[in-house]
Amino acid sequence: MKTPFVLHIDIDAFFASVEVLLNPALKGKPVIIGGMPDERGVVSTASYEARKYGVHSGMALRTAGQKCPQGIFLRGRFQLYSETSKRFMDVLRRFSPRVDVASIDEAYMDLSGTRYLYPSTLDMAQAIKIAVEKEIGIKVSMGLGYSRMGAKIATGVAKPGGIFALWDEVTFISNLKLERIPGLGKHTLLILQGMGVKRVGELQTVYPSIWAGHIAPHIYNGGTYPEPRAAKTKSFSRETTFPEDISDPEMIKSHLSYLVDRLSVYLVENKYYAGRIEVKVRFSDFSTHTRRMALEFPTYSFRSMWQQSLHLLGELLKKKTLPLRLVGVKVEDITLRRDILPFVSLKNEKVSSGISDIKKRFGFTSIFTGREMMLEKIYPVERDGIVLKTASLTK
Ligand code: DCP
Ligand code: MG
Repeated sequence: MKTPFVLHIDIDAFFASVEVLLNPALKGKPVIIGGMPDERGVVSTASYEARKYGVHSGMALRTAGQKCPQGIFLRGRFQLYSETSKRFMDVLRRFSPRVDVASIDEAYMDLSGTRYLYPSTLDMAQAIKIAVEKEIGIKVSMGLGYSRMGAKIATGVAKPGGIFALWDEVTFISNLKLERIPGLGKHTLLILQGMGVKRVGELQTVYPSIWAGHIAPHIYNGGTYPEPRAAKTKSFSRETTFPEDISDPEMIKSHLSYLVDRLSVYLVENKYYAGRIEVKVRFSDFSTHTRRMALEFPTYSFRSMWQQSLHLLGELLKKKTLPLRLVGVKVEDITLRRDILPFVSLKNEKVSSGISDIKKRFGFTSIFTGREMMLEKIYPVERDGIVLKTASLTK
């Protein structure tokens, strides 16, 4: 039988695990990352001990404090997590050149070319697991399948700390409930459930054309390993909830500008180009609005992204006269390269790469726009960034 060759790896309770690693006194304790229980904002992640109390990513910190009053709450140190993430990916790249980074703590690997170095792909996965856990010091879970979706689902079964191989992925997936399929939207799910379909297999047999025509192509790439980083769904975002609601548009712009700056540096460092940008706001009445638009051409330039963001923010602020709780920015349609358009000036890009270099050498805050400088009034400034109240990385 053909061996499952797509490996998905995801670090367990990532941010919390890094904190435990650096402070062994936290081992075995309910650790909650994101802020203090009396603060606004949400939980980034929680250790498995804290999850027993029902605490999870995205939960309001206050709720987490109620569910787990003995929890150890930490603000989180994003620079540290991002460095750990890089070291983690480097270990993976020693085993195969085909490592596809999916998020800060998760990657896919195609073991088909390298598996003859080991008796089986499972042996290879085990070797990778041992290397990561020894060198980085934190536990990972792994799934093996014939497609990315299969491998990711397998990791879910393996969590925490295990390896799960889907030898018969097709049967396994057809037995799954639809809600277990990553990437299937809420609305689609509701419609299908309304049609009386609960499991993947039912959809495949009762409505084969819906499955084959509309669902499968989006979520399931047959047995093939998609081209690395070609995924259209990939996006990166940065957002922050303010310590207090803000009405001053200039101050809101300063926050947004800082977030765009962070995003731009991230794109430069990872050699990504963004094709589309979205701005998100949450008003004091909790209503949330987003607006997005295509960038003129794929770019990582701060200037291009900032101009568009500013325009989108202006549109969003017209919606209500209330103060804001949160602002965020997201880029989508990520590509690895861009066809060189002869008539496009790359000046803005060159400026951004240069700035990114300086920030790398002298610290993120070594070079700032005047607008970002305004934030120094309300937040502490460190070498690697402004310490926002609730910075959060979203996928
Ligand atoms: N994260 C975040 N906000 C979210 C979800 C995640 O800031 N809403 C951050 C914190 C996580 C990290 O991303 O540690 C990785 O996300 P995962 O979904 O992989 O969650 P964990 O690694 O924390 O837990 P596990 O993978 O064991 O379920
Ligand atoms: Mg994880």
